[in-house]
Amino acid sequence: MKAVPPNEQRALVERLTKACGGAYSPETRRKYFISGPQWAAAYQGQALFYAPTRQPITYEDVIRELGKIGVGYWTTHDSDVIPAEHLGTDRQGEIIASIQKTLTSNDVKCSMVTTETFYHEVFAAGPAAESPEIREYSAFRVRNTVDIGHELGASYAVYWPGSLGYLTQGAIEETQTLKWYAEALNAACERDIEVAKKKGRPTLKHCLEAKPFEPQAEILLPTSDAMLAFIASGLLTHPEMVGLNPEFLHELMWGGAPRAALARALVAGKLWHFDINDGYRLKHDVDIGVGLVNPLDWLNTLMLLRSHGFNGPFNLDFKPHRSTSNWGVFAVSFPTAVDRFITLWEMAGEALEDPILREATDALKAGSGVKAGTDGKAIHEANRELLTLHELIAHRLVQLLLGLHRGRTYSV
Ligand code: XLS
Ligand code: MG
Ligand code: MG
Repeated sequence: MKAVPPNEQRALVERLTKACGGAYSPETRRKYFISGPQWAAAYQGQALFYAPTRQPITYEDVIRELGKIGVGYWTTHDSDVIPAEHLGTDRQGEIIASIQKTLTSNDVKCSMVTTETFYHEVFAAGPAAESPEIREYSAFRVRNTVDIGHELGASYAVYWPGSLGYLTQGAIEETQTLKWYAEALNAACERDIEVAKKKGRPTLKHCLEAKPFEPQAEILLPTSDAMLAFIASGLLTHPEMVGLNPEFLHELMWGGAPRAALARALVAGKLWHFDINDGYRLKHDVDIGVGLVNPLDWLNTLMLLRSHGFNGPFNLDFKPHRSTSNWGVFAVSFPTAVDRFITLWEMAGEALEDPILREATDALKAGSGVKAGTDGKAIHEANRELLTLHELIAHRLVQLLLGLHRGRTYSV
């Protein structure tokens, strides 16, 4: 084996990436409502027990590189781009103006803004802590994020209450904490109504994002379903303005089927935004790029979304591998993630039209036609062969995913 000196490594990675094939042009990528988060691109590889492996990068770098790749939308936390001490000050205005210029010159739009309510030390006891001054600060942060969203032309605001919980039970009263958390969301919605009116813009779609654990051990709204119940609890003054931003891996983390979680959000009319990534069941938040772990689950998920007309936003909330270089983040991580997503999306469209899957599902819905009344055994008998189609459907989906329906040739 031949050593690859540092000055030849990029060329090698570039050549092998090209040799992989299957890449889409930036123009094609821009046709999809895919967004690139500032925090994903700027992630330095330091979670959870690690030292950073990449250099810091700026929003100018991120927006420019996303634009080149063909990711047409950008998302950010308030404090990803505005240091906490400048939030709500004149300096914020200057930064926003500069971001706007960068977005315009790279033909990228800001689609979503989110408030960081987990990193800053003020949130040590969460955004809905007992002290009124902490809660006032949380309300200031979410209101200010609404302002930023309108300034940047965003349509969505996301809230991930990862610090709304505790390490040990008993120290806080959950019902009260939930009421206080609702007050922060109410403050955001009320500010939104005001600003939207002033600016002649529609109000933002406010989307809650659940994660079952991390950074708190126990979280008060751990799943998308808990959030649906919270939205309908009567605590929100504008429940019609609040929906969900589920994250694929977050549903796996509690052991759920992402597709089923999304289905529950769909029937509630609350699937508004979707964080796309991948990882493992009942493990921590590894935020691996979409489709690298569970491509079959992804194909299934996208079939459900396509058949219900959900076309995005799809937010690339993943963490480029720690072993990937700064250069590799935009040369490999982002373009390959986007391309896997597009391929799976298009495959999902084909699978929905697949004549075998169509005929099988139609036949299942038609049933046997045998009138067996209340005789359960006879009904089962009458449907016995038909129900074998469930397994055939699973086989067909794997075939479509792996190209097995076209057969394989083997070189050895
Ligand atoms: C963390 C969340 C976070 C949100 C935005 O696990 O996924 O990145 O998407 O705060
Ligand atoms: Mg997320
Ligand atoms: Mg995650």
